[in-house]
Amino acid sequence: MRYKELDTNTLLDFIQDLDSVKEFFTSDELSVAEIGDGNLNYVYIVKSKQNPNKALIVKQAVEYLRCVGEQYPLSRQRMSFEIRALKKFYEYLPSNLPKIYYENEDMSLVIMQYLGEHEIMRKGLIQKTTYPKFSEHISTYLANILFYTSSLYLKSDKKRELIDEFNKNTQLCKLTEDFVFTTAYMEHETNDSENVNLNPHAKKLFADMEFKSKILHLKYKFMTQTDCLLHGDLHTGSIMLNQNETFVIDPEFAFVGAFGFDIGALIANLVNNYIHHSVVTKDDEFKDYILKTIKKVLELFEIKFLKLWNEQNESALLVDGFLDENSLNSFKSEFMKNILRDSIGFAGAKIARRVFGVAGVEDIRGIENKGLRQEAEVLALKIAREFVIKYENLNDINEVLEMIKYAR
Ligand code: ADP
Ligand code: SR1
Ligand code: MG
Repeated sequence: MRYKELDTNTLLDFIQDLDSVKEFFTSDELSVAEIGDGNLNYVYIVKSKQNPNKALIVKQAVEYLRCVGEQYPLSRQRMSFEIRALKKFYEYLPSNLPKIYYENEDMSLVIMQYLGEHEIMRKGLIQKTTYPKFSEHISTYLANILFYTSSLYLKSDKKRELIDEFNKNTQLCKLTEDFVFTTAYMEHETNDSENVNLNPHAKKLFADMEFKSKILHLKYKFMTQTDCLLHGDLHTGSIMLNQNETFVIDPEFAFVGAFGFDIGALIANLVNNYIHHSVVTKDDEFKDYILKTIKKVLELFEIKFLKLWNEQNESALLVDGFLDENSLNSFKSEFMKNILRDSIGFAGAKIARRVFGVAGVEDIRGIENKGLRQEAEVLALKIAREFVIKYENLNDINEVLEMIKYAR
């Protein structure tokens, strides 16, 4: 099938003859609207006119980066990786991934479950919504996906097949290499130039060679480690949830990479929200909720990941009986410490990139009062710096919370 970029006029013609769509909507009349607020793609909601709660989401990749425009070409192949990752993650955790109704890699298009009773986590957290089950859900998601796609579970051939399947996601990995690990720390045309000119901390950051050398180490880890299959962009805009359920969406950046990368992205975005409330609402209770969430996610991830590992005697890495019990336990404990350390290093980069780089986050760049926004940016840079400079020496989750609370 030849690719055709759809719009609100042509979308219905394309989808209404598809079996799964006909089965879903039966004979209902349909309406369509574009609701995408992401940086890359077009997202449509298709609704039954008779019953507006009955709806599906259609997402299509276009051949450019949406938030910059047609002058920034970007292969729509990213949708193939999103489809593959959605399917792979669904295999492990069907209750945390939207159900897929139809997929078409030629058209770079997927039709999925409409999460009409869920909200984007970033928006909810800005409004001070608490989610009592989030830490449980996301730690289960992270532990399962990271463990079951790693060499701690898979056999050697399966792991290499997984790398083959996902690590041709070259353009989106390159976007991360550029936007998370490079351009946000130097003069660059893609940066938020008005802010770079206004904020004296930009020059300071761009000249901070100690920080930038550590960022380079993290970039190297990002480029070379192949621990497990990652979402690749697990910020709070990629999570839709409510009081009872948590869904992960938008895994187009999926690739096989470092254990700490998704955890780091999530922690970074929780920290961005903590910063928002430190500066805007100054609500200590909500800030405390965010800190407790960070702690719980990290603790539960470790417990659940280790539990899965303890149930697994043989894998690409380990042959049963290779180490005695004490040595194996020390090996595992050092291994988990390294995941924590890398997660916090990556979190530091992910916080810092949002300050001056392309694609800021609403928690910080969305602060309308310029003075408060700058206050938030300064705090973000301080916490990011603490994380990036100190992550290799971390021993305990509580040290992470101390760094956030007392960053200078
Ligand atoms: P992009 O790839 O451009 O970042 P996203 O996948 O993040 O696009 O989707 C953009 C927006 O579309 C989300 O922020 C959310 O508001 C909406 N959206 C995406 N998927 C769904 C879904 N399954 N159900 C409801 N809304 C969705
Ligand atoms: C220009 S693309 C910018 C960012 O959007 C995505 O959500 C990723 O975080 C990417 O780096
Ligand atoms: Mg998105």
